[in-house]
Amino acid sequence: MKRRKTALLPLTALLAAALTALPAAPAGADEVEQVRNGTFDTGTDPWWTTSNVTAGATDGRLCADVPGGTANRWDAIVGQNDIALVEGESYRFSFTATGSPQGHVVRAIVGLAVSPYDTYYEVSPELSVSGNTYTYTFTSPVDTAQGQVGFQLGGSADAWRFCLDDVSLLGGVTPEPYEPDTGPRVRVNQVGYLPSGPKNATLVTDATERLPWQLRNSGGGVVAHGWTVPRGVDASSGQNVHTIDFGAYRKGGEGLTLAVDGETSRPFDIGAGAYERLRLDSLKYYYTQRSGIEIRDDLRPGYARPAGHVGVAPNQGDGDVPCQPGVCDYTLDVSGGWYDAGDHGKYVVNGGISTWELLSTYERALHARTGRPAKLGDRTLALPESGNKVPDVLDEARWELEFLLKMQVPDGQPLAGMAHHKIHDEQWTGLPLLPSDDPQKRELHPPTTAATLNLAATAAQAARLYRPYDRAFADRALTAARKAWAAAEAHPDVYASESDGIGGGTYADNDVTDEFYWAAAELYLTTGEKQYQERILASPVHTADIFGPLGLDWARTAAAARLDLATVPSRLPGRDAVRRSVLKGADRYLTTLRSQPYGMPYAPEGNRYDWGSNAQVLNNAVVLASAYDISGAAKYRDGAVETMDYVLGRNALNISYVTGYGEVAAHNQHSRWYAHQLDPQLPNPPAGTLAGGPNSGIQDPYAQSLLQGCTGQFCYIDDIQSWSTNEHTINWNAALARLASFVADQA
Ligand code: 9MR
Repeated sequence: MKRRKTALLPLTALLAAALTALPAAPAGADEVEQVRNGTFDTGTDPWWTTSNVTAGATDGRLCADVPGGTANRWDAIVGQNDIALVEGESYRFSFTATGSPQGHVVRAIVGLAVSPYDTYYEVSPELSVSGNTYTYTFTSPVDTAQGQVGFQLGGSADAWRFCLDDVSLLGGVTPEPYEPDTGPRVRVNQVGYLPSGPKNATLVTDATERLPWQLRNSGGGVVAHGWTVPRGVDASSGQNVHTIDFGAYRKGGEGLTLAVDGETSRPFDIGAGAYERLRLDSLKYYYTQRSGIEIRDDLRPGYARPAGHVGVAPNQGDGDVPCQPGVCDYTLDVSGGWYDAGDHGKYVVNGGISTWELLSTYERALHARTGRPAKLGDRTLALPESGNKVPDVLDEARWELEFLLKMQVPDGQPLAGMAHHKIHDEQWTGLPLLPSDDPQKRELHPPTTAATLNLAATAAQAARLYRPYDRAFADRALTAARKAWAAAEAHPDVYASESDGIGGGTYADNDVTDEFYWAAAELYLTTGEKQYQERILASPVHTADIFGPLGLDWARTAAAARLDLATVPSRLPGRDAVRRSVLKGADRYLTTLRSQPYGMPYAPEGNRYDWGSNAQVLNNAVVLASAYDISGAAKYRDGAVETMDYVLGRNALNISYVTGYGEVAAHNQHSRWYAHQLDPQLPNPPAGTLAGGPNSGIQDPYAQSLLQGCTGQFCYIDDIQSWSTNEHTINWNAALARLASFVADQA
C-alpha cells in the first residue's frame, strides 16, 4: 500500500501539473479512442481472456475470477487485440479497477499482441477493494496495427476477483512534460565527507555574483561560512551554478547542512564510517547475484530466494546446457556464477572485467601504501564460505571464476580452449521473475576471442592471488589461462555477432587488441615469462593514450592491464614509463574534474552520457586513486575522493545513485527479482547497489516517453522500466566497490 503511493505520486503530481499548466490539447488536434467497448455496457466483446479466467459483464463492468497457483503475471490475462499504435504519438491510457481481496496487483500493458510480445508501456498498481481510476500518458515507440491492451492477473497463490471499467486508450493527446523533483538547490554528498578530505558542493541559482554560505551543525549552529564561486552555465546539466568549497572545516559530525541562497541542503555527515559500510555492501551485492545456490536470509536478511537455474521446474537448469542450434553438439555444466544484471544471463565478457575489478580491489590492498587487506579478509562479508580462512572477497570472486572456467570449450572439440561468449535464455522474459521461476530454454552462444581472453586474463590473475590459499586451484586457473591464451592466438578474430541479442545482451566487441594486451599483462605478472613480456612490449596498446572519457569498461580493457602493470610488482622493462602514463592519464581526469562544477572526472564528447555512465565516472576515479597509490600525491587522492560526492548526491538530480545511501537514493533499479516496484512481496535492490545512471541514448521506451531531448545528467529516471538508465550490473558495482574501498582506506 505504502509502496503503491510512492510509485504513483510522481504521476499524480505530473497530472496535476499538466492540468494546471497546459492547454488540454493543441487546437485542431483530434484525440481518438483506440479501445472498443471499454465501458462494458453491452457485454464483454471484443475482450478476450486466457482459458483459466472466467469473465463476464456485471453491472456495466467486466468482472473476472482469477485462479490461484499460477507462476507469472501473463499466466492469466484479460485483453483486447488489433489496437493501432502510431510511432511518436502520445496516448492517455486509463482504466478503473478493483481487486478483491485487498493486495492484488494488475500488470496493465500496452504491447504487441503477437510474438515477441514487446511491451511498450506497463504499470503494475496494487488494487484496492473499493477501486481506483488509473491514468497514465506514454508515447508509442512503434507503428503497429497489432497492438494489445492487456491486464495480466497471474502470479497469485490464491484465487481472486478482478473488475474493470472505463478502459480507454486515447491517441493524439499532448505529451506531459516530465519535471523531476530535485529538492533543495544546494547539492551535496548526502552520505558523507572525510574529515581530512575535500568538501565541495554545487548550488543551482540564477545569481551571477558570489553568495554567502553557512555550514550548520545538526542543531542549526553555524560552524563555518564563506562565499560561493560563480561558475556560469554548466554543460552537463544546462544549469547556472556556483561551487562551494568548505574543505577547511575538518571536524567530524552528523546531520550537517549547507545553507545558501535561501536553500538548505540535504543533511550529511563528516566522517568515514559510511565508507567502511559501503566497501562491504558494494561487495556483498555479488552474493545476491549468485546463480546456482540458495540465497540465505541469515546472510542477507530480506533477500532469501531459492537457488536459480539448478534444474528444478520450471527452470531448465544450467547443469547440462546445449549450444544454440548449429553451434556445437555437446552440452556443458555452466552452473553457478553471477547473474549479469537485472536479467538471468551470464556473460563471460562482462564477467571477466567484473571479476578483475573485485580481484584488483583485493590486490590493491596488498600493494598500496594505504591498503588494508584485513578489511577484505575472512568473515568480513558473511558469505556461505566465511570462516574458511580465505579472504571473503576472494571467496565471492571465486564463485564467478569457477563459472568462467566452465565456459571453456573442452578438449577434443574444434575450438578447444576458447570460451563461449555467453549463456542465457532463448527469449527475453518479463518482469518480475525470480531466477528459480524462469522457464526458458538456456543456450550456449558461440565461443569468441574476446571471451577467451577475458578468461585468460582473470584466470591468470586468480592464479597469483589464490596461490597462498589453494595451490590446486591456482594451478588449475593458470593451466586454463595458458590454454585460453593459446586458443585466442590460434583464433584471433572470432567476434560475437551484433545481432545475437535475443533473450540476452550481445556484449559484442570487434576490437580485441586491448583484450590481448590485458591477457598478456596478467599472464606476465603471474609467471614473469618472456613470451608474455614480448607480447606486452610489442602491443600498440602498451604506449597508446588510453585514458579518455571512456576509460575502462567491459569493451575497453586496456586500462585494466595498464593499471596492473603500473602497480603490481614486476621486472617489466620500462615499468617507470608505464607508471608515468597512469599519472599523465590521471592529470587529464583531474583537469576534467576541476572544469566540472559538479566535480566528476567525466565529460563525454558532445555531452552524450554513456550507458552506465556512473561506472565510467567511478572507473576514471579509479585511475586517480591508482595515481595516488603510485605517486603519493594528495591531488590524485583528493580527486578520487571528490568523485564519490557526485555519485552520492552532488549532481543535477540531487540523487544518490547507490541504494540505501543518502536521503534520496536510487532504489527501483531494473531487475527481475528486486522488483518491489512491480510486486510489493519482492524487495528493492540491496543496500550498496549502484544504478547505471544518466544515459543520453535513452534506449528503453519508458525513458523515451519522459526524457526526450534530455541534457546529460538529466537522462536518468529511477524507475524499474528504465533498463537503459537504471539497471544495475556486476561490472558497474565492481567500480563502486573498488573506489569505496579506496576511499574507506583514506580515513
Ligand atoms: O552495459 C552494456 C552497455 O555497455 C551496452 O551498450 C548495452 C547494449 O548492448 O548492453 C549493456 O549490457 C547489458 C547486457 O547486454 C545484458 N545485461 C544487462 C546489461 C546492462 O544493461
